Amino acid sequence: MAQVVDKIVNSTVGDAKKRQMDGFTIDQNEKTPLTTYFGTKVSETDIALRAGARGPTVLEDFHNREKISHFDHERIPERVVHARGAGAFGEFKLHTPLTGLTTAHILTDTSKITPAYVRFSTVGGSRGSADSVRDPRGFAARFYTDEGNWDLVGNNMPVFFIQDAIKFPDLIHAVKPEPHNEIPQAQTAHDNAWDFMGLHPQSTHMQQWAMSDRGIPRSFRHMQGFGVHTFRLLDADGKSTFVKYHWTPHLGTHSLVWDEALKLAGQDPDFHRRDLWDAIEAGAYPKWELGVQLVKEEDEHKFDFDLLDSTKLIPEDLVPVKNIGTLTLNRNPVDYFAEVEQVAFCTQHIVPGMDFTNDPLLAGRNFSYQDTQISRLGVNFGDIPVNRPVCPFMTNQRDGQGTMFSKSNRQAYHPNRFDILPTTEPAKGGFRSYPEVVSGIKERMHGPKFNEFVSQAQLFYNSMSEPEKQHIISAYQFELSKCYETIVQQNAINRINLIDHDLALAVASSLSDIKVPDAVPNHGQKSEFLSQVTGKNQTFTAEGRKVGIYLLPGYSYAQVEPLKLAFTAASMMVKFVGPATGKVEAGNGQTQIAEFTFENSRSTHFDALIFIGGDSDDYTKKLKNGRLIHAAREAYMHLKAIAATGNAVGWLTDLALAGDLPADAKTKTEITQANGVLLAPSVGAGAEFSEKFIDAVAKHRVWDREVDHIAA
Ligand code: HDE
Repeated sequence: MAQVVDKIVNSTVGDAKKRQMDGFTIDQNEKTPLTTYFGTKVSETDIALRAGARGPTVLEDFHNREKISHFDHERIPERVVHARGAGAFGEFKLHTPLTGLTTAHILTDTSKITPAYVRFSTVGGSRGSADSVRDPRGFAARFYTDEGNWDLVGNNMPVFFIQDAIKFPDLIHAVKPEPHNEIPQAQTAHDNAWDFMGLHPQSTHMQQWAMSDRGIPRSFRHMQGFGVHTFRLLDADGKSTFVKYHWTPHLGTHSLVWDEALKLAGQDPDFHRRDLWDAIEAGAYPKWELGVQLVKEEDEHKFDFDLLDSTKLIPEDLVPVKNIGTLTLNRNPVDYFAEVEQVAFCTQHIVPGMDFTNDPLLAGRNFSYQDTQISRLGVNFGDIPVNRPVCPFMTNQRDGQGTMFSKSNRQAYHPNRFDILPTTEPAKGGFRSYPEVVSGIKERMHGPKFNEFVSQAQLFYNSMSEPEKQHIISAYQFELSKCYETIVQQNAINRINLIDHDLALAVASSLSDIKVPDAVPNHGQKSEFLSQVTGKNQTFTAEGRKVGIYLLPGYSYAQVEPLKLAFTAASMMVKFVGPATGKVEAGNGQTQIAEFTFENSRSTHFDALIFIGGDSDDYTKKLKNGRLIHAAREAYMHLKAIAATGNAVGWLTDLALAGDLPADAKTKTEITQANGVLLAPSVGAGAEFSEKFIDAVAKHRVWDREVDHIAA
């Protein structure tokens, strides 16, 4: 313990949160002796104490009992939803203050750098499930502000399945694995989930988001985030402005393709965790802009939807998003359990200058989060280091399991004769609630605009590009074809038909015994901001992308160094793949270290692939390595940028991708570009080659390849 206390006093490294966490980090890497939990040095930890070498184990062995007993209790309940996740620390820096709209320091003071933390998650799967499943993603952000913790617990989709928190247990019971056999894990492709969707018109809009590419993000770094609910900002006089929060990733919002996502679930179940971890370790810190959509109090009713309805977004075409600050994630946790499993977000953690609205979904969340943390972590979950604020905190809450602090006040109540722990008036920084005038009949009702369910689902579908529409059709087909009961499929189709008749016809074409009802008018409106392919706010960059460079037999070393330099300069990550790990010899005898082998890697691990050939060894038709051929074909099918140099060109055109590429490319001196594949038979293809390849990677996927495929 002395070690721990010393650290609190001495630590000057990092931000306030890092210094605080350092105080609770025990360096166990040194060769200090193994002890019991309570400090007694241990002389034997591999063989238990027993009466005679072949005799019974004795109860007296306190080390054995402590070791096993602690192990017996080292699991806690996993989160009831969002059980699977990854977290990282970072910082938030405001650049555009919301002066006059709120008193919150974090939203008004551009001189501050606020320590931050984000946990990303899937929703339905259990803690050990795969990362790449179709699901919304949690985007839970915490700001350790100097006025207390602000938790903005959002998702990567701006709307939700239901309007009222009382429905949440129903929703989750329906989408989780079916209760009789706990199948299927981490997916909604089953009868109960679609039964719920079919019977709940309020889920219509969110269904579109979940069935779209948003449900299978490329990485956490490539996701937007949304606060979903409408919140309030309060100025010094208590005047309120409505606000919706948006996170926009600097790397753009991009997704996997479905076949890739399915395969990754087995090939690398940690795909998203690993991506975040590796990026931070490599210093490629992911960044997001925090944006706000602001609506004046007096404009509350000017929309054809209710601001309190979380199944609706405010189209950016109506209210633009104003970016106000940058979040950077720059530090991986030291201990996953201590810092990620135990992080306890609560939507009710807000700071002065903010407040809630009457969104009935938010009201329920404000109860649920604290409640669930108590069952996961105990009533003193706030004492756990990752959950503590970095500003002073003093409460009269006392005792309970796991109390960490000895609180010196004798009077744990308010008021008291010594005026210990006095309250603070709002003018001096105390929290105040928006003084809303409230009146009404006590009844189980929603506002009238809560009863419109289809308009924004149509807006979303209409706004998609052709490939994105096709993906939505395929996703519905996949999910509904996994349902066994016709009534479930029929109800779902009836609902889809309300969004778009052609969509319903297309989905139904993969199901039998289903009748598509008559066409219902589609309003035809589009938003310019919703598509990931053509959306106005979209970013396309090769930055942060992973390129797999395959070193084929006798490859030309001359190509390797320039590519490494060019890709590193474009902030891309370069991974070499060879016949074995370690040194791979080139045609001229030079070597390049390969991290992966042809056998232990899959094309799904990379955003783009390059096959480097040589000029001496002609393997145009000879290199019949199934794993390699599959890598090229699979990447082609997943619409990725592909390139080849030297003899690898002929190998691609004549063998691996025969029929899809011009066969004469290998005889040309110049670079050929066909179907998103770059072919450079001259082994010293140079700057033009890397520039073209970086451009292709930045486009994310070769959509034309898919459209051609669909048309065929
Ligand atoms: Fe959550 N949600 N939620 N949720 N949610 C939880 O809290 C809940 C909702 C979200 O990384 C639980 O700590 C209710 C919307 C995220 O630790 C629980 C309702 C949005 C996370 C809970 C909702 C979210 C959670 C489970 C309906 C997007 C992961 C464990 C009103 C805006 C936080 C926990 C983390 C986690 C309840 C709906 C996002 C049970 C009752 C809408 C990102 O408290």
